[in-house]
Amino acid sequence: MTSMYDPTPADQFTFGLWTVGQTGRDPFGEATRPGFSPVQIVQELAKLGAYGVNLHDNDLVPINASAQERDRIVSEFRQALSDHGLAVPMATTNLFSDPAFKDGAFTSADARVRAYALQKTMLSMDLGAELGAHTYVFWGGREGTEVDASSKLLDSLAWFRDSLNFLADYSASQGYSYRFALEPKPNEPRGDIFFPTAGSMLGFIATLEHSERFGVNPEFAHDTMAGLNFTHAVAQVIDAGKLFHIDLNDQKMGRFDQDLRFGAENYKTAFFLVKLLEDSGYTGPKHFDAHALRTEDAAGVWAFARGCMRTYLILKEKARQFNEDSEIQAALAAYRIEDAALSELTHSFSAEKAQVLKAQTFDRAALGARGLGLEHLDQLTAELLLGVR
Ligand code: GCO
Ligand code: MN
Ligand code: MN
Repeated sequence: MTSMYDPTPADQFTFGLWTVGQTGRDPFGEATRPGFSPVQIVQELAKLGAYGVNLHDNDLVPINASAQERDRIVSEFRQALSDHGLAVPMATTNLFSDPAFKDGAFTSADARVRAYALQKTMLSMDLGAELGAHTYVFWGGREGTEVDASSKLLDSLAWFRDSLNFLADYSASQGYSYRFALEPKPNEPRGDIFFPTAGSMLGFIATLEHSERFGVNPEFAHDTMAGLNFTHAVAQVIDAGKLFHIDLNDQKMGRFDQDLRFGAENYKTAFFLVKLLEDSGYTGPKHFDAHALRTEDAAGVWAFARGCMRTYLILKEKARQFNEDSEIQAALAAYRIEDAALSELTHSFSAEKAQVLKAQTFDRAALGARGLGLEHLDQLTAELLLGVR
C-alpha cells in the first residue's frame, strides 16, 4: 500500500554513494556492516523512490584503478543507472582521504599537492560530466589548519581562489554545464576549516572571476555543530540567489559530526527548514548527506534512507497545513503590521523623505507595550507538529 509520504523521483531526493554505503566505521571502531556495491545502491535507492545518487570520484573508482578498470566500473554503473532510472545530479572530488591531502588540497603549502588536487578534480569533473552531473560540489574537508604558526592564512585564500577560477575555466573549456556549490563546515576533520559558515562562503564567492557559476551547498549538521541556526543560514543563501544544492541530515548541537537521519533530532528546526525550502520555490535536489547508525545492518540502512525521505514529506505536508490553518494565519496577520504611508517613506531614500521621516512623531511607549502573540503562534505550531491540530 502506498501513502502520500512515499517518495517518488519527482521529489528529487538524492543520496551519496558514501552515505548509504557507509559501513559503520568510526574513529574508535571498525566497520559493523559490509556496505553495498555502487550497483546495489542504485538498485535499492530506485526501489525506495529516490531520484538520484551522488558521488565522489573514489566512491566509484578506487584511487589506484587502472584506466581499463575505471572504464569497466563506469560502464557497469551507467548501465545500472539506466536500468533503474536513477540520475547523478551532483559529483565531487575526494580531496580528504588520501594522506597526500593531510594539510589541505587547494590550500596546501606544498605547490605539488595543489597541482595534484587540480589534476584529480579535473579528472573527477570529467567523470561527473560523463554521468550527467550538472552540479559540482566543493567540500574542503582538509582545507584548514591546526597550527596557525604555519602562517598561510592569506595565501590559502588566494590559492583556493586561483584553484576555483582555474576549474571554472576548465569546465567552460570542456563545454560542461556545471554550477559549483561550495560547502562550508566549521571544523572536523581539521581543527579549523577555512570558510566555516554559509556567510563566509558568500563573501568569498563574490571575489571569484565567474562568481555567477558559484553558489553554496549548506549542510544542516555543519551549522548545528557550531550552535548556529541552519534555517537562518539557508535563508541568507536563498536571499543571495545562491542555493545551488543542499545537504540534509541532523545533529545534536555542540557534538562531533553525527550525520543523523534527517529529522532524527531537531523536529522543529527541520520543519522550518522544509517550510522555507518549499515556500521559497527551491527546485533543486534534496540530498541526504547522512548515514545509518553504527548499530544497523543492511535492513537498517534502507530504513534510515526511507526515513529521511518520509520525514521530509511529512514536514512538507505540515508546512502546507501551517499555510492553510486559519488560526495560524490570523496570528501571523496580527503579528505583522503594515503601514503603506510609512513604507513608502522608508523603502528608498530621498532627501525629502528623510526630512519627513525626521519630523514624524512615534508613540514609542505604545510600540514597546504591544504584545506580539508569539507564544500563541508558537504553541499553535507545536500542536500542529505534535499532531493534535
Ligand atoms: C562531511 C561533508 C561531506 C561532503 C561530501 C560531498 O561532513 O564529511 O558533509 O560529506 O558533503 O564530501 O562534498
Ligand atoms: Mn557533513
Ligand atoms: Mn555534506
